[in-house]
Formats: sequence, C-alpha cells, structure tokens
Amino acid sequence: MPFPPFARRIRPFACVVCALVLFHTLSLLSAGLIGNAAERNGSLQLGNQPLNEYKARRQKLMNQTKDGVVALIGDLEESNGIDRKFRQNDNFLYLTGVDTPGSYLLLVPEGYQTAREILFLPARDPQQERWTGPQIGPSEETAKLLGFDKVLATTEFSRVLNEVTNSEFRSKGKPLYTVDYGQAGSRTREREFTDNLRKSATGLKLMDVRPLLAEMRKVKSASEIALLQKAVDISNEGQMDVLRNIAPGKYEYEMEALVLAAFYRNGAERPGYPCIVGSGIYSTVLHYNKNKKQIEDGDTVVVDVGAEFSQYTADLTRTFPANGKFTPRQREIYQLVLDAQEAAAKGFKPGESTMADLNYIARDFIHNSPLRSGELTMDTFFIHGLGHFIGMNVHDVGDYSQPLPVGAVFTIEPGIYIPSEKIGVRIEDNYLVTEKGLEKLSKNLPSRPEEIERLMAEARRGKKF
Ligand SMILES: [Mn+2]
Repeated sequence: MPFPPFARRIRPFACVVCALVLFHTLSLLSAGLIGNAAERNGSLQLGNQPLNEYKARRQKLMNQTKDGVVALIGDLEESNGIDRKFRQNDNFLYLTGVDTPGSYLLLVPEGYQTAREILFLPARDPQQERWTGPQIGPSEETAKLLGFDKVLATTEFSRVLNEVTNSEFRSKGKPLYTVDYGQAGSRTREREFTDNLRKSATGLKLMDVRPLLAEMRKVKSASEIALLQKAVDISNEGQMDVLRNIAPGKYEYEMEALVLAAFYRNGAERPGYPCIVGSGIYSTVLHYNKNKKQIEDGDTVVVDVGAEFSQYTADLTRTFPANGKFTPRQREIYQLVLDAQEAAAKGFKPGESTMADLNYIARDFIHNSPLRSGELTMDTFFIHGLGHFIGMNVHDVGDYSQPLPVGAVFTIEPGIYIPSEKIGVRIEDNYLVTEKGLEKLSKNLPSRPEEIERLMAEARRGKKF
C-alpha cells in the first residue's frame, strides 16, 4: 500500500479532468462516482435498496420531529484507506443511502429556501480521489439523482444550520435532533459535533434522534429483509464449509479462513463482527476470537460468524464435534440447547411475545431438564441473553420492552457452557417476525445433531484425514 504524501498540492490539470466528467446517471455510475449505486429495472438503487425507500424514511422521521430540525453527520475517511475499509455511519446510511465520506444531512420540515431534505457532500477533490477513488460532488444533478431537494457543499453546512436554527427558532423552543450521547460514551466525531453545537448555539434545545431512528430501524422493509436473507445465506455457506472441513489437528484460524473466503467470494464487505471459532475450553468463552488453538479430538467447536452484506449483518452459530461425532455427554447437552431453541421459537405469539418472554421459555426449559453438571442444573451454564435484533449492527438498535413487531429480525441463541467439562454448545438462528409467526431465515443450515454428523461423515468419505 503506497504511503500518502505529507503535504497536499493541488495540481491544476487534475481539476480539468474533474470538470470533464459528464453529469448524467450512466456516466456517474460507470465513473464509479457513487460507490454503492446500481441501476435496476431502470431506476437507481443505493446500497441495494430503492431510492424512494430512503426518501420515505426521511419523511417518516420528519413526521415525528415536526417543526424541529434533524442534523446528522456521516463518517469520515481519515487515513486514505489504511486503517480500514470505509464504512458509512449506520443511521446516516439508513436515511440517505449515501456512502460518500464526510457528508452531512439536514432535514428541515418547515423548509430552507423551500428545501426540506438537504444533503451536504464534500466538493470533489482530485488529489484525494487519486487515493480513495472518485466521489460524487454537490450539484443540482446530484440532488436529482439521489432524491434530495438540495445537495450543497459541506463547507456550507454550518452556515445553513445556523440559519435554520436562528434566534427565532430557538426562542420558540424548537428542537434540533441529532445524535446526542450527553456526557456518556467515548469521544466520537458525533459527540464532538454535538458538544460544539452545545457550546456555539446558546439556547438551542438539543434532542437525541437515536430513539426515533432505533424504532424505525427495528422494523425491516422488504428490501432490508432481502439483504439480511442474503447475509444469512452467505454465512450459511461459510458454516457449511467449516462443517465439511473441520477435523482434529486443524487450527481454529483455518476454519475462520474458510468462513471469510465464503464471505468475500459472495460479495460481503466484511464479517459483521470478529469471527468466533472456539474449540475445547474456548468453546465455553462467549466472545473468544483469537482463533489460534489447534482443534483436538473430542472437542466441541463453537463457530459464531456473520457476513455483512450491503451493511446488513447475519449472526449464525453452530457447534460441531471436531471429529465428526458428538460424545454421549456432548450430544445430550447439544440436544437440550436445540430443544430449548425450538421451545422458544414455538412459544412465540405474534403481537404478544417480547424478547424477555422467549428468554424465559428457553431458560425454563433448560432449568427443567434432568441433566446436571455436578449438582447444578443446566440453566446455571446459560450465562447470556437468548437473543437480539440484527440489522445494520449485529446487536441492532430497538427497544426490547415491547412485543416483537412484524418486520423485526432477531436471533434465538441459547447456549450451555461448562468449563469444567470443556464443553460449550451454542446454536443460533435468525428469525423474521411475520403476521403469522416466525420465519426462520437460516432454515437451510442444518442444526439437528444426527444431520450434522451425517453431513460431516459424508464430507469425510471423499477426503483423507
Ligand atoms: Mn448473536
């Protein structure tokens, strides 16, 4: 990877190149100016979702913020791609579909010069583009293309924000909605932004926009569900590659490599969280991700992986017997975990069940099992919650106190971890709430122990170990 220069010099000829770029949809797409755009059935999609969906989300948010103003900042590209592959801020992407680094969003329900939805993009920088690729810049054409009333340069952001939150706005007690962590949390760009607002605009009433967005993001649209299904299917493929290749003597990281290969060859951007491949004693460590141990005969291996596709992540866990066959003890614990998962899924009542209800069902089921480790009932070793929402974040946003709504996608993942026996078992699947009940998005990934053993045996017949 080339090392960036210390000083920036603008080369005039590069600006000429920039000026020559044609401004119509096809040229913008083919020039790669909108990194996550594609044309489908004659209309533009951003991040594999239709443009009008982002518009509908902005409208829905404005309906809730009424006469207030919403200001959001996207993420920055700060290291010319050295530190990480750029990933847009989730809330920003959810509302805009725009993955241009350094962007801002302003929603003004009462309008700013008749514009209600204003996107701010950095002016094109040919020098920067040599390092991180072409970017779309602010213009009227861009506004039309991306479905905004106006797309201005980011250098205009402060001025416009000051104008729309002027003294009259403030004296009426109208709120500015933004991401407000208050005093909590670490220093982030968002927090700095809010702190600066607090200091610079006296009398400005700040409101945290996150709870509103969290409730919106909790209910997935058809296109979001399709992306989650794709992420699940890719993760499923990674799990199957582990199932077919795992064996005593191999290293955990070799299994991780198989998983990542499945992710990347299917177009995932990255794993949605660090891959967990824990064998033997590490199968009992919940977020183990060193993945350095050699897998031993007799180990259970917990494989907890999720692909991120178009910024939506799956979260699937399977537990494999390293040598292809569970011991009787491993098998009875495995069956209990599986039965608890099925009991929770079966116990789901549309419009009624909360996550806590399902957690109670699974926990109760495990508690009532005759199995023991020493004197202890098995629920003693079920040391985490039953599940969580998935979406743009692996532990996605949304209030858990309400019944799980239609359109929510979440995990059911009971687990039993007994360090003294070196046995850990977790089984995690992803479910969509529908009008009728739960739809298991990961139903194609086998979880019954006899099926796992049969498939492992089948894979081994064609291989030497
Ligand atoms: Mn999970």
